[in-house]
Amino acid sequence: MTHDFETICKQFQWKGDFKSIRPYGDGHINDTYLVTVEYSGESMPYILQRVNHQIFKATEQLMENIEGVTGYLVDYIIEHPIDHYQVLTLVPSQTGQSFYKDADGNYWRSYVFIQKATGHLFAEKSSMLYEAGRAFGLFQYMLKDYPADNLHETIQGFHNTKQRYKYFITSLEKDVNQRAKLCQEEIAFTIEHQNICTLILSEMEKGSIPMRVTHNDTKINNVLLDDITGIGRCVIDLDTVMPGSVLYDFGDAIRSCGSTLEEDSENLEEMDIDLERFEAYTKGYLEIMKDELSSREIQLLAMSAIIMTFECGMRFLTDYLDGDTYFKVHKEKHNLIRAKNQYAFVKKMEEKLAHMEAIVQKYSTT
Ligand code: ADP
Ligand code: GN1
Ligand code: MG
Repeated sequence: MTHDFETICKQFQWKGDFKSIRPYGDGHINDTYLVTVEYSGESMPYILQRVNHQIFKATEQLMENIEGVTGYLVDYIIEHPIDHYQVLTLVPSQTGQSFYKDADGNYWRSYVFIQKATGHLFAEKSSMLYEAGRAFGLFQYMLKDYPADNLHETIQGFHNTKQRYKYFITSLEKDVNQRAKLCQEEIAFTIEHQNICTLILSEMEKGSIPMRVTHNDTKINNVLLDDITGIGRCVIDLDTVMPGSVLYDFGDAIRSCGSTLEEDSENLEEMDIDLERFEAYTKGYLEIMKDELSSREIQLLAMSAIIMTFECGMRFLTDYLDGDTYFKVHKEKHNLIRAKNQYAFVKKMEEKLAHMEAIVQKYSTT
């Protein structure tokens, strides 16, 4: 789809004259662009995003969430300054709104560009994971008193793994693209693992795991790390901030940074859980959050990595069966490759769960 960038770029209160625009980042959902404007001879970058309104159907409610959460975080940081941490900041439209809706019904928003910081798809050093763990822990900590009732559910049942399993079965039954024959092993793996879908949910229903305000998409490239100090500078991608469980966030972070491989690597003989990476993230996260968590939450942290990785693998597989309608794909069978990768990671974590639990234990008691 082509967009009228000349019109769109006039809609935001950027400080300077528009110079250039180019696609930016590696997100699977929204269309992200880096815009450069010039002011007094200096170049200034901004982020421009087209929100994926096929996925986030109640886009205006989503923007209300982001305004609410970022406003709260700014006030929090004024009262409790945190060195180097920046809050994701919306740039208002010319009419003072947090978004601009174009004539085709697309929603555009702009953020202040976080400079000299990077969202890594694969963090090479364990120290980076320690910082990521601290940053996502801090994000949860800062929002612990945020009024969860003020948040809209931007994707219904986003981490309802049981519901995700039902969607998988529906897609399998429909098999619109006759792809089921190409992924029999992964289908069998999904069905064999269906019991883990209810684990977090049933604990939440019983009340042994509390509902909190969580990020829900704690992929490692959704935290920008300072290019020089490595410190977590800003947690981004706030589209899914909703009431949830801390287990979603911890588990999803390990899913995205705890393995030896990137999410879509096909080199599966080298797949493993990297316990050093796991330990670094766990240490950083628990340094901030251990006193906030219940003993049941702590007990389930390691297991949450298996559940969330399984859930994501199942989502990739479902999307493969559906004909790639949700996640952006960049090569043939991309979603199937991702599903195979995630399931290989699940298997390795199942083998090493006891080691992971021992690491959690170490940092929750010290
Ligand atoms: P998606 O939902 O598609 O993942 P994100 O909001 O995560 O979209 O943005 C995609 C990428 O754009 C991020 O991974 C990051 O590299 C970059 N990005 C987003 N917001 C900012 C920002 N405010 N400053 C710098 N980079 C950003
Ligand atoms: C998507 O938007 P992005 O790329 O940060 C997805 C996550 C998945 C992730 C897998 C809203 O995250 O849930 O875990 O891809 N976000 C949404 O890489 O569905
Ligand atoms: Mg993202």
